Amino acid sequence: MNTHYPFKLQPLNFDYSELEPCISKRTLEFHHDKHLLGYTNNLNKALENAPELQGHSLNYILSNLKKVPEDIRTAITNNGGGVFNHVFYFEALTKAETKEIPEKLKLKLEENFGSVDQFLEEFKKTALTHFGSGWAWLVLDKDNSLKIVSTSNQETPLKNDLKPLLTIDVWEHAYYLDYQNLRGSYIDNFIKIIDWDVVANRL
Ligand code: MN3
Repeated sequence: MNTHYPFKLQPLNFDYSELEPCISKRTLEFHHDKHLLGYTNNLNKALENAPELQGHSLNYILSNLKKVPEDIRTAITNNGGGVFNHVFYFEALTKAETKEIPEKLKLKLEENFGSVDQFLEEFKKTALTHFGSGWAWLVLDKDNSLKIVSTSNQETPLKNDLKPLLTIDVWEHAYYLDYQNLRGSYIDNFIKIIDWDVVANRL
C-alpha cells in the first residue's frame, strides 16, 4: 500500500479464484473491489480537509487517534480501520493449503498457547463468539507475549498498542455468499489458506 494520503486501492497478491473452494471468486470480487474500495475512497475523503495527517502512514494515524480532529475521528476509525484491516487480512492469505508454519513462529505459538492446535482452537473460538461485525486477531503484546483479541466494526488493535500478526474478518460480507450463517465453517477454511510466512515476518 502507498504509505500516505491519497491512499490507493491495494491490489490482491493472488487471482480472485485462487482461494477456492475456501473463499469464492465472487466473495473476493465483492469484498475487495466493492468493500475495500469504498473504505479507501471514504478514508481519502475524510483526510481531504486534514492536511496535518496527510503525510502520515495509516498505521501511525490509527495508533494515534487522539491526535485526529474530533469531527473526523469516527470517519477515520471506520474507514481507516476498514482499509488497514482488509489489507492486513488479504495480505496473509494464500492458495489453499500450501503453507507450513515457520519454526520461529511455531515455537512462539507453542510457548504461549501450549501447541499450535491449542492456539487455533482459541483463535477459532474468539472468531466464532465475537458478537456482530468485527475481527479476531493474533497480536504481540508489549511484554512480547502473544494474545488473541477481537475488535468490533472496523476498530484495530493498534489503538491499544498491540502489534497485529494475523486477523480474520468475521463481518458477514466476508463469508455469507459462501457459507451463509455458518461462520464456523468459514473459519475452518480460512485457517487452511493462511500465509504463515507473512504472519511470521510480522513478528
Ligand atoms: Mn470485510
